[in-house]
Amino acid sequence: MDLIEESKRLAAYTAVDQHVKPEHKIIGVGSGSTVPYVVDRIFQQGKEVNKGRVFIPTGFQSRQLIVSAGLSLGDVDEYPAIDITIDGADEVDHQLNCVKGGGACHLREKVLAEAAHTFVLVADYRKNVQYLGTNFLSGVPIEVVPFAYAKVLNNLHHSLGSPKATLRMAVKKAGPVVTDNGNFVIDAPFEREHMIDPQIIMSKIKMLTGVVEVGLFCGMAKAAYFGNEDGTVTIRW
Ligand code: ABF
Repeated sequence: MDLIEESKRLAAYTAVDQHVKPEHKIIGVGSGSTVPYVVDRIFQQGKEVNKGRVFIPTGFQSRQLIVSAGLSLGDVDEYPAIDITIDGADEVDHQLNCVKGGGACHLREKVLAEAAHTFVLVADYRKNVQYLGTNFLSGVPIEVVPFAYAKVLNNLHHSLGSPKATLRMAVKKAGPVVTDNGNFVIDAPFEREHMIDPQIIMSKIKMLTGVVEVGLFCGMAKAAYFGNEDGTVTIRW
């Protein structure tokens, strides 16, 4: 296993060991390449504890993970109060604000984060930053209804300080990326000044008509676990 994979595994295993307790019955499962290690570690807690649990996915990928591990699947409309949700992130800042949505699942991810009593992030060391916008290149993901995408892009370019915001295109530019909810995604890069307190720009973007959800998660996570190259784990809370 390469160093990055190993650091994802370490972060996920440590987070599960510290946060997922036998009394947790409703568990939210996020998306991305770190989350399979979360499911793996929960599976290792054993049949006895898992048979009384329901797992809520954030999208198609996590649904498949849950089903292939033989765990019980549920949905947030049946289980609106989740004990714990564990998810990955594209970047996490020193105050545990994060950017999510590289996989275009951030609306469902935010619903499951907000529905959870405890929301925990897991990531490799590259995601551990002082300020958001340090490493990721494509910007803040914004899910928009297709009808409004050009208007929202115009707002971002001319009023909200993101002149390079673009509509996310599918591989080979066959057309726009379409989310599980039938919407489009805009990626909007912002200067550092907006990322010092990302809650402010998040609220402004959310106010634009046509925006469904912004991939900035501010003040939601209780803890973040980062696997490091040297085999240690950095924990922030
Ligand atoms: C999801 O997966 C996304 O919100 C985020 O874009 C990504 C993190 O991925 P990974 O674990 O692959 O780094 O959680």
